[in-house]
Formats: sequence, structure tokens, C-alpha cells
Amino acid sequence: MTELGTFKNVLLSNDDGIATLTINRPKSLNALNSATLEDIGKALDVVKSHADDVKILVITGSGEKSFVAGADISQMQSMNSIEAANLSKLAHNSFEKIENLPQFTIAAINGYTLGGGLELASSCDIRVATNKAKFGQPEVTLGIIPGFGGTQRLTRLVGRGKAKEMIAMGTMIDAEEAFRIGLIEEIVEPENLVPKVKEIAKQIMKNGLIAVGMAKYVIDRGADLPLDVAIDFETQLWAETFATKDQKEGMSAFLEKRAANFQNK
Ligand code: CO8
Repeated sequence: MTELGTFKNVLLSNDDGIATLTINRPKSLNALNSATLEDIGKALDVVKSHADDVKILVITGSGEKSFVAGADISQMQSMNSIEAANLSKLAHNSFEKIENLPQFTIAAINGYTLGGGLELASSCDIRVATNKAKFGQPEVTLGIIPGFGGTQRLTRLVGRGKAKEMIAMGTMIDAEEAFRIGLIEEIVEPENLVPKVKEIAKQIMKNGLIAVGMAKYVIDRGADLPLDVAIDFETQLWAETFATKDQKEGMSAFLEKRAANFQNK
């Protein structure tokens, strides 16, 4: 295990190609204040710059109770509209960095995932949660709307009706319901969270990671384009994979009946 950087509210380590970014404010249930959002942004820059030795990024929360219980209400309470816009932009900046990372990202969800926490998890490529986790967009209970992408990313994950229901009710759903509506991809006992995330990460790492990164990119970018334009975009990236050594290796390995040894080149 190697530490990749030191930040006030975020831990960042790398274990054999699997980096873990831990939001570390357990006394506030890992609530996101400006300093934490800035730390997340800096930590993501480090992850991007370590693309040679970091293959997968796991994002999680410190402690057993919470992934992230939302934006920090004590900071937001006295903010004016300009300060609110700035906080929202800070979060957008970090969450867009997550989506644009070349590495595949997994949210390892260990508890309350509320407001900005659900918006953070929704920015990851997939979500693995314990059966104790609880999810919600409770912003309207505070007199505001989701401001870190929740009206858009949650809608793209679960559909308009379910997103509107969750946002308008402001109540929490449990992990079973989150799984049923497609908000999380896996549900596990708490003791199996880390093993399950590692199992998924290791399976992905066996594959051509340039191809994994391209697939993630075209899925995300293509989702907002008309189908014919998105299909053209897929064709372009598909063709580009034939310029990689990984394509030669993957197909040779298949024909030679051996495991592929991808170099990510
Ligand atoms: N912000 C600040 N502090 C928090 C937050 C938060 N979001 N959540 C919990 N805490 C703090 C509590 O104040 C408490 O601190 P202290 O010990 O000093 O009193 C500590 O964490 C432990 O919390 P509780 O005692 O409340 O623990 P419980 O087990 O009783 O309850 C809950 C856990 C249900 C998670 C409860 O803490 C809760 O409801 N938290 C708030 C959840 C919430 O409303 N989140 C959404 C916030 S809004 C948001 O995220 C909007 C994002 C977009 C904003 C855009 C702005 C520009």
C-alpha cells in the first residue's frame, strides 16, 4: 500500500493498481464542505497523473456509518446565492473530473449516501453498496434543490419518474430499493464490501484498460447525443482501438489459446 498524497479531508492510497480515495470527515458523517471538495479535486489530479500505476479508482467514506451525508449544512446555512453557485461549481469541477478520468471508478458505499453524497456516487462508473446503506436526495427538506448534479445524473441512472419521486419526497430508500431501481449495481453484507469491490476491480484489470477507458467515455458522452451521432462516435473509438498494441495482444492471445498480457499501450 502506497500513500499517493496528503490532504486534510481526503485519504488517497494505491494498493497494487487499485487506488482508494476516502472522504475523511467521520465526525460530520463525511459531509462535503469547500475544503473537502477542493481536496477531492486535487486527489483526482494525482490519480490522473498516476495513470501508469493506478488502474482503478475506488471512492468511499470513512467510518462505518456514512459514505457521504451530503453537502455541509453548517457551511451552507449562511451562504448567499453567489457563494452557493461557487460551491456548486467546485463540486461540478470535481465530479466532472471523476467522469473524465481514464481510470474506471467504483463507489464503495458503506452507509448514508445523501444529497451531495449521492451526487458524488452517481458520478462514479458503478456503485457497490452494503445492505445497510441508505440513499436519498433530501435537499427539498432544507428548502433547496440538488446542486451537485443530482437532478441530472440521478435522472440518467433511474429515469425521470423515480428521480422526481426521490427528490420531491426527500425521504431515504434502502439498499434493496436502490438495487431494484438500478441506482446501485451490487449489494453486499458490510464485511464483503471491500472484497467485492476488489474482485470487480481485479476482473476489470485483467482486460485491455485502454479499451475499458474508451468504453466508459463513449457510454457517458454518447448518452447525451442522438443515437446516430453516438453510433458514429462509437465507430470512431472502436476503430482507434485497432491502433493499440492491446488489440494485437488480445486477439493473438485468443487465437494462441492463452491468457492475454495487456500492456495498456
Ligand atoms: N452537513 C453537516 N453536518 C452533518 C451533515 C451534513 N450534511 N450530516 C450529518 N452531519 C453531522 C451532524 O450535524 C452531527 O454533528 P454533531 O455530532 O456535531 O452534532 C454528526 O454529523 C452526526 O450526525 P447525526 O447526529 O445527525 O447522526 P444521526 O445518526 O442521528 O443521523 C443522518 C444521520 C440521518 C444522516 C443525519 O445526520 C442527516 O439527516 N444529515 C443530513 C443529511 C442531509 O440533509 N444531506 C443533504 C444535504 S444538502 C446537499 O447535499 C445538497 C448538495 C447540493 C448543494 C448545492 C449548494 C450550492
